[in-house]
Amino acid sequence: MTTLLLRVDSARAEQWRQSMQDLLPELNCRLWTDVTPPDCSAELAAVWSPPAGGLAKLKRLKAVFSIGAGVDHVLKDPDYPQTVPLFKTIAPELSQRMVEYVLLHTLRYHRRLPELAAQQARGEWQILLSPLAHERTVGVLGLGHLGVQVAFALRDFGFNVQAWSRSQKQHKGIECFAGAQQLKAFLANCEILICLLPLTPNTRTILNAELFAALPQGAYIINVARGEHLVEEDLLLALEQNLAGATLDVFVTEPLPSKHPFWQHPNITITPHIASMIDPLVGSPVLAGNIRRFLANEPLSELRVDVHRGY
Ligand code: OXD
Repeated sequence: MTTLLLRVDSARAEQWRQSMQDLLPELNCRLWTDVTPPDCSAELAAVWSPPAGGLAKLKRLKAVFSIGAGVDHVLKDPDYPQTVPLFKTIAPELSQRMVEYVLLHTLRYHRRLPELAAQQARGEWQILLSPLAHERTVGVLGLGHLGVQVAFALRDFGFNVQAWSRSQKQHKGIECFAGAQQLKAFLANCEILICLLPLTPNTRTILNAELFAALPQGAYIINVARGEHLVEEDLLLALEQNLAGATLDVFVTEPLPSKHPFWQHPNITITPHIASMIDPLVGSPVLAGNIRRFLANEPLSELRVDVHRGY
């Protein structure tokens, strides 16, 4: 019997195992935890942030499934067995969560909710107007699967949407910029900037002082990609200069340490990496479907990751 190893967050490990076992009765679904070493005869692994060197011990491994749209948590392992195919997990029901999260926080900034909340705390009645959505420019950094869905949702809502990606893309109703040479031109009008880039050596620390300085006065940042995209000290300084606020769902260290200055910052909103969380209920049917397709030798090209490129 083929063994599927599951390396998932400890709080929901048994729930994941049980639902995957129910969906894939033909497989032997086993957990790999900090206290249960991996079954080295496993042919398949579905993982979130496996410990370095762990996957390399699985000598019969045929495929690895990232329990996430991102794969940096797998490829940060220098011993990742490069010849084993790696697949990401994407599906409309999973993008929906990201779209909801980004729309929520974009609208919050667009309709000036932080300023209204501050007025309420002061017991102050003062009308604060917002421009109409089409007069508001929202920028999306990254046009991968999630970036595209988010950009379309913002466009369809009526915002003036621009997007930036490494290579040139074209999407109806979205002004697309590409490459390092067009980054500044893209940033110049972004009143709300959303980071949805994959984490690679080229994008690590991209949210830095130079990028912030290129944004208009009063701009907002929403980072739903990875904590390592952001230079934390640069954000704190930029919030004293031209930035008005930031919403952060991801951090270099997760959980965010209790003494971290972001917690108490009046203009930073923190959420615990939940923007597009893949939970067992919604995620396991998607993952099980992908594993079945792999076992049936169906092409999974839209999910296959280029391990050298990193996405
Ligand atoms: C993901 C995530 O990569 O939730 O899907 O961060």
